Amino acid sequence: MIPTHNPELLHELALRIKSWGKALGFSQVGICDVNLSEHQAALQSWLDKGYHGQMHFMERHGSMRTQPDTLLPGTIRIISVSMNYLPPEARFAQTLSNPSLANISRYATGRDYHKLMRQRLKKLALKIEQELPELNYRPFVDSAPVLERPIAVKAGLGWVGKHSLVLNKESGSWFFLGELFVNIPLPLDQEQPEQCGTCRACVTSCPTDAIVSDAVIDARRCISYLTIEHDDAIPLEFRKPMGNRIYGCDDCQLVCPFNRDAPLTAESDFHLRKQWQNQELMTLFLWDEATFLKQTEGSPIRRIGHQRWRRNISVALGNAPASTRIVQVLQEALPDATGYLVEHLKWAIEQQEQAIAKELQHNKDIMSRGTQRLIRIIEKGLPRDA
Ligand code: B12
Ligand code: SF4
Ligand code: SF4
Repeated sequence: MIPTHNPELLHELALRIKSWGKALGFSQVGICDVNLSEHQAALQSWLDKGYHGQMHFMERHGSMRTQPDTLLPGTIRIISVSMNYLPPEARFAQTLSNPSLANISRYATGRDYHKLMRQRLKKLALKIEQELPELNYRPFVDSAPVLERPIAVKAGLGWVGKHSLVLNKESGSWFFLGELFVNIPLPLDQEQPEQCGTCRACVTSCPTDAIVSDAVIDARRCISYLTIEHDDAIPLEFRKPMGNRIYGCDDCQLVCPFNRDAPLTAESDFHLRKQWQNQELMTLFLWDEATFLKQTEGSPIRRIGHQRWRRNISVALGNAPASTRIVQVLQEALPDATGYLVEHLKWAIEQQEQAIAKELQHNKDIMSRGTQRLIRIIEKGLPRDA
């Protein structure tokens, strides 16, 4: 048993926790205290501005987010971990440049991370418990009122980028965060300096101007929120900019210089599932509810349900290249559609009809230019040797 008042032994234990964590597949492991009070004002102002949209879970639990010891009484340290998720097959965002294909955010093309990471955190806790039976702990992964990013920053895992995500020089930002709340006075890690400098690539490349100031996202404008969390009609102004992004959005991370040589995930569970590989929007739209549920087993995508899934794909089909087949499929879906889906289908049909009309006009213009040329040649008279 390790006496919790012995700094040397605690230092050694912290080193062992970090090496166990790495062996369990975490890319980084850091330790911080539970004082997050400096974030209360920023969090409250974010909520007051309504930036959370329909995510009412963000309003609940009062100041619990900034007082971790109210979530698990006796907590004095947080072990913050990250796990890289960049799948090898998604090196290039090919699907973004092909508007007939579905673009799905990289964090969601493999198995759901919540359970996997919580199980690993539990294994880490059991290792610590073997040395310290008086350990009291609780693992969290995006599942409770926990300010995961400020905790990760405090524990030295990286800095908050202008896109509001945590990033660092080794991994970029393609990682998930998780925490183990503990009651051991482990030594604290140092914060990393902020290194975005003058770069603003994420801010200027956001398709919907959702990064309203440095590190502040108006979720109501963010495609990730609109396609995953928002359970209503997608406001018209965001439909065109959504392009073919049908679940989540990676744009602010794709342009980040620190992601250029980001390491790939070591977890085969996060590899791209074949049903998402260069998948046609039309194929995904035609999945009935049973197929959707079957194909999204163990995937984070399942959570949005068939209605939101079809709503998102309708928008993408509205943005797809002109096609009479798309119009036909969307029209066939109308009689069975309910709620906000009806209006999205109609919007997509209208977009397609406009695109088809534009294409026809274009072809007509080309033809009439050809005809006019022919008339001019005839009027001038054909060359003698013709
Ligand atoms: C709500 C939420 C969202 C919302 C809102 C996003 C947001 N920026 O808040 C939506 C649905 C839009 C979203 C989208 C995504 N999310 Co999200 N999300 C969360 C969740 C559940 C809560 C975040 C939160 O507390 N927001 C409230 C705001 C106010 O908090 P905050 O941004 O952390 O701000 C604090 C500090 O940064 C600081 N602060 C605020 N402003 C400023 C300004 C300055 C100058 C400074 C210094 C500090 C500072 O004070 C704030 C209050 O404490 C977390 C999980 C969790 N429990 O933490 C995952 C989480 C943040 N999401 C994650 C991911 C992966 C994503 C997406 C990439 C998914 C995708 N590809 O579609 C996108 C990225 C969009 C983006 N650019 O943020 C990961 C991020 C991992 C990482 N590397 O940072 C998390 C941690 C989940 C996880 N367990 O891994 N998400
Ligand atoms: S996830 Fe997409 S929409 Fe949201 S802030 Fe980043 S670039 Fe903008
Ligand atoms: S794109 Fe630039 S500003 Fe945005 S997080 Fe990366 S380094 Fe920072």
